[in-house]
Amino acid sequence: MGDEVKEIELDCGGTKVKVNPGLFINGKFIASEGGKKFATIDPSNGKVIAEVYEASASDIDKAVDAAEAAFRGKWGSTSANNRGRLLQALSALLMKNRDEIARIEALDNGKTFAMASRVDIPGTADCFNYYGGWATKRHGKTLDLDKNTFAYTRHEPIGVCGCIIPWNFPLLMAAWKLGPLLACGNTAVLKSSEKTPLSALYLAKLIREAGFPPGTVNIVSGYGPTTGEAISSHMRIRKVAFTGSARTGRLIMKSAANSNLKKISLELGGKSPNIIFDDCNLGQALAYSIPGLLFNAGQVCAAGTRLFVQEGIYDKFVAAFTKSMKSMKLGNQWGRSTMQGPQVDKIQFDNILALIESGKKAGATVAVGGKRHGDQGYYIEPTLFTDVTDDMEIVKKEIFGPVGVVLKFKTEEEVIRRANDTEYGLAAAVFTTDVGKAIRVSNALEAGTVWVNQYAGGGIQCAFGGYKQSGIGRECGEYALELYTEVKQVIMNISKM
Ligand code: TXE
Repeated sequence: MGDEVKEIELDCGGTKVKVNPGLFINGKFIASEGGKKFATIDPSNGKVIAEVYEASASDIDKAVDAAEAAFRGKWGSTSANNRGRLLQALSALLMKNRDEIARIEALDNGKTFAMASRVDIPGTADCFNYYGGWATKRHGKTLDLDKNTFAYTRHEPIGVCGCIIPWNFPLLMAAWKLGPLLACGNTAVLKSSEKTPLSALYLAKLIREAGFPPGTVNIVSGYGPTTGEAISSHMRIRKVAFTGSARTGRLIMKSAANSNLKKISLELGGKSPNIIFDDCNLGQALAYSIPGLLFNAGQVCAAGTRLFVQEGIYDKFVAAFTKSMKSMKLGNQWGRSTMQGPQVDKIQFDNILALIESGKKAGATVAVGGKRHGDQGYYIEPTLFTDVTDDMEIVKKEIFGPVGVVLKFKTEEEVIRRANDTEYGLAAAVFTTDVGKAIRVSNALEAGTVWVNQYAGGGIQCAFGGYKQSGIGRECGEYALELYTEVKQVIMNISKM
């Protein structure tokens, strides 16, 4: 399969970190067919960080060959105990290399090093550790039918699974897919986002070091319409797990349908309501709602971007909220006191600014922010719109940046109706000190996650996914195992003939 390509050295905020730009196929980092490469940029200054190899459709064939061979061979005959051990070894390696991998994640994505180190890397390690535990706990059932017949079910792996991941939490999104699929005994071909290919390549190095048999996990870099499409339409990939936009989710569903009807799971966008009632604890509501909107520069699918605030507390809440937003310190990945980094790339930056302009044109008031920050890199001021109406584009569309809208409401019934008036259904939150109201509203909201008196949070053991156009299936927790399992029933006749 050709010689391994050489590692390159990256300058990550003054610290040198090595990563291999090759395609990780069958346990080796190789060049793409024809040697095609693409560049990834540092969003804090727009400069090229490095070039990585770009997988073509024939490279995906090679990756699938390797994944199939591992599935039928060494990985397929690895015991559940050993699968668990390997996942836990990978978790330990992530923590051992936490500093280096957090630096790469920060450099490529633009998030702060402090956050990558505190959130992304431990979260990724926790995920592999958790699913390592599940490897030995996936059981079928025995079903009694009558005196002479019974059935048993086997929870079998599906085979080669494709994973297509986004750029907002590159490592974490890789782990949310690889953790459960490996625990269940599948093999993988994973494509990172073209915006952030580097941390997945570092992860590949750790996967090899942990001792997974070659071909068990194959990791490639590339663009969506080419590399991604080659995965979603591949005839020997039996499942594809995707996180990204609803638009791309549709394309993946179509390709799956038009090829081999592969199983799909989709985690798509959101426009999540954050409901603040008059009787909330104001300090608590503010403490969670600010990061609920601005965490990761607003590049979070579950971000609380539609703030519904009850009329009695509205003025006080908006005044305090805008004051906090103004105090956000923007800066590059490496500043110790930086709270918000740049948006991931120029495409996202331009889209967000265009949506901000659409809000201004529609007559909404910019309570804070509303423009680019500085004159280099892709920074956007934390922005809040007031005087908005439910039909405005900024209220309907996912902006995926540090931009929120505030909507005033009077009654519980009204806010439930307006909060649910969206094609999305990923997350929601309710702030109130009335426990009955908290439960009534949570039950009525059409969302896969509802937080009460907090925004965001929950562990790897919780189920994550969306209602309506926010997705299909649930990632994390025990629920994710179902995405990577075929259930076989064996019906036994034990009668004497
Ligand atoms: O997403 P894409 P983009 C939303 C968010 C954001 C918007 C656009 O609103 O502003 O999507 O971001 C691969 N076949 N989210 O353009 O295109 C692509 O290469 C197969 C929400 O980055 O969905 C990448 O690996 N694959 C979100 C992945 O899909 C294709 C996270 C995501 O890219 C493909 C990210 C194709 N035809 C963005 N086209 C969340 N839910 O967290 C693209 N891809």
